[in-house]
Amino acid sequence: MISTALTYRYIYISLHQGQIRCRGAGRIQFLRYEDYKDCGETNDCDIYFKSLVIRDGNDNTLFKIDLTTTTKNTNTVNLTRVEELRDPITIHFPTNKTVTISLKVWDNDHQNSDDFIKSWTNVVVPFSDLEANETARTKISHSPLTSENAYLTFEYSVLSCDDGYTGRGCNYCRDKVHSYFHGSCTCEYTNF
Ligand SMILES: [Ca+2]
Ligand SMILES: [Ca+2]
Ligand SMILES: [Ca+2]
Repeated sequence: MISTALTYRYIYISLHQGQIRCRGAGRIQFLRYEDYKDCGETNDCDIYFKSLVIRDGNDNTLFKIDLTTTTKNTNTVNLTRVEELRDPITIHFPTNKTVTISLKVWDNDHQNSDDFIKSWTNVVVPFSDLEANETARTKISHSPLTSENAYLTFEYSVLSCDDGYTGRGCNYCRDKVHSYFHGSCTCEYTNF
């Protein structure tokens, strides 16, 4: 028969090894893409993304779109009207909260081959800054020192935290978890 002391010790080791994860569900809604690049002879920017990927910090793909519908002749794209991005994207963010967006932007040119415009790599979505049920909006600049700068605007929300965790970015133990250890919380090993 396993003693109570041994049982607590086992739980402690499990937490130390990170088997209880501090995760949550989040949502990303892309709102707007602005690009001030000259797109060629007629300066018609006909923008599409090929591709758009959301990854975690271990390079696992959480969400991916291979190709979005082309937007005709505009430098400002309302992404909520692009079919593939119209609906909010729900993901499960990992224990360390690292979630990044990468996208490649192209211009359709009809008469000749399409032009690669620019790429965004590993734009961080700061879920850890939010309380559960909180939403924030951010507008990120691509290369502010050039005249061909671009901006990506999106909203992100924390929808819910896993059982046993709560608070800002799902970072904190609930009292229920604390009580397993007679008041001494060991969940700090899985906090970030
Ligand atoms: Ca072009
Ligand atoms: Ca074009
Ligand atoms: Ca071209």
